Amino acid sequence: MKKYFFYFFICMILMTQSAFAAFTGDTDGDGTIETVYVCNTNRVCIKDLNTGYVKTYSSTYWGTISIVNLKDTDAQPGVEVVVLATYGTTPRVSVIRDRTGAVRHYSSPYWGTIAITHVEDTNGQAGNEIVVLAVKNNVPRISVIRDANSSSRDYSSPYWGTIAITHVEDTNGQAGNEIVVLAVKNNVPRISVIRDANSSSRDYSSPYWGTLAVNSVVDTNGSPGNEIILVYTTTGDKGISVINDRLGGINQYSYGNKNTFSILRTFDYDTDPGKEICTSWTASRSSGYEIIKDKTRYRFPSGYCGG
Ligand SMILES: [Ca+2]
Ligand SMILES: [Ca+2]
Ligand SMILES: [Ca+2]
Ligand SMILES: [Ca+2]
Repeated sequence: MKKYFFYFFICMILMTQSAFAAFTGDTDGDGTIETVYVCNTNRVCIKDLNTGYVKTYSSTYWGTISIVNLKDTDAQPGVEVVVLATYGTTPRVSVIRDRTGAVRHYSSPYWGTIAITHVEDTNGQAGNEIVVLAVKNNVPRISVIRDANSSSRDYSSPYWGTIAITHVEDTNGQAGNEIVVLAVKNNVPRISVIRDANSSSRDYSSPYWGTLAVNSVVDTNGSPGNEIILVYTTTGDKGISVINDRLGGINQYSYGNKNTFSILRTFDYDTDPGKEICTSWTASRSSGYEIIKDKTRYRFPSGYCGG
């Protein structure tokens, strides 16, 4: 009997979570918190926690919907509800501005399937932009919705076969977070950094890069902007590349003489501004740790990585 009650209890918890998967935030900008959730299949309910009053939003564009995020996108008081919607095969991004009760819809003929990957400030102006990764007829594209002025900006490149948006971080030390894109075309990887603040992008490629992964985006040199830390392999070599996007350079750290290596931690080990990269490596008869100080390009052995 006890066992069944336990299972019943677990089921109730799971049902409660799926039915009321809720976001919380001050949607109307009055300083108190609302809860936001999908209700009646394809509507958005916003419940005022003080009064218990529920406002319901619906749209003829909404066949199926999911709430992606609650963040300020219109540069006005209150967080907007960012909704990913599909009607038939047409995807849309809808933004509920609960303060005024308006809903703004965004769509594009270039969107086949879409994902909202980030809601961050990309242009250095008030309000967070909605970063959309779209694919249509196998052609990828990034749309940045600038909801504060109800516009959007599209980015594409002949070098993009398949792409992933790995980070949205400041890489150049200027206002706005850059969009870091790992692209592969004809097995050639490339990093594209989209500087939405001036609607441009900068591409990085290297003969060292056969396969490429973005490890992290952190400040390694104590100068404005975060560096992009990459792990590469190529025929006969492997190692770490660090892109300094502010200056446009790439530092190379080969581990080609080791059997294996991996980045264990990025941490400021020496209190000189900027984080060092700590790796562990193995060779045929030995293994160890190494700290890379990218600021001076100095590499030295370490007893551990800590953390
Ligand atoms: Ca707002
Ligand atoms: Ca912005
Ligand atoms: Ca920036
Ligand atoms: Ca830096």
